[in-house]
Amino acid sequence: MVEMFSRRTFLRSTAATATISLLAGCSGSGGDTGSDGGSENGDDSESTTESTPTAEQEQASFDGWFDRTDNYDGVHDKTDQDSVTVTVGAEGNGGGFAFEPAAVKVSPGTTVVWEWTGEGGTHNVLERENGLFESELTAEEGFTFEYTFEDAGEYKYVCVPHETLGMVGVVVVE
Ligand SMILES: [Cu+2]
Repeated sequence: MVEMFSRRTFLRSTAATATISLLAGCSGSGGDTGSDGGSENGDDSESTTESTPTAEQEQASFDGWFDRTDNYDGVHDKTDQDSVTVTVGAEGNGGGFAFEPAAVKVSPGTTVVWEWTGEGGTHNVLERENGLFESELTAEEGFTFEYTFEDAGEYKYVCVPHETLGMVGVVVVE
């Protein structure tokens, strides 16, 4: 008798090659330091600091300085010029009662020359805060007054007889 033992050799090639990839957690285990996450917020939409001359700021009202000035049309960029002319007695503010341009931006060392048109009566130029410069009062056509700006800053000036009409200006030295 032959007993056949069908031995089933379960030789399963149990590929026990379980590639246990113990990848050490490459995420998360690191020191999670910043609690807020260093998201330095880049929203500069509302921040209008005086040190950054953005295009938007150049339409600034200079703290209401030009509220009554109907010919104010933004800051005219006159930088890198030796001499800049502003007309005194230009049309505006209900007559010849305007500085034109009302606001200019110049470089240090620039001489601003105010030149009278002869219109609008008697005018002058007075630096409002400290009296840094002051012309005489005159209605003479072709009269000029000049001042050389050396230091950076905002220099607000007025025509004394017509300040309340809005005959004011500003020189921005950057
Ligand atoms: Cu005036």
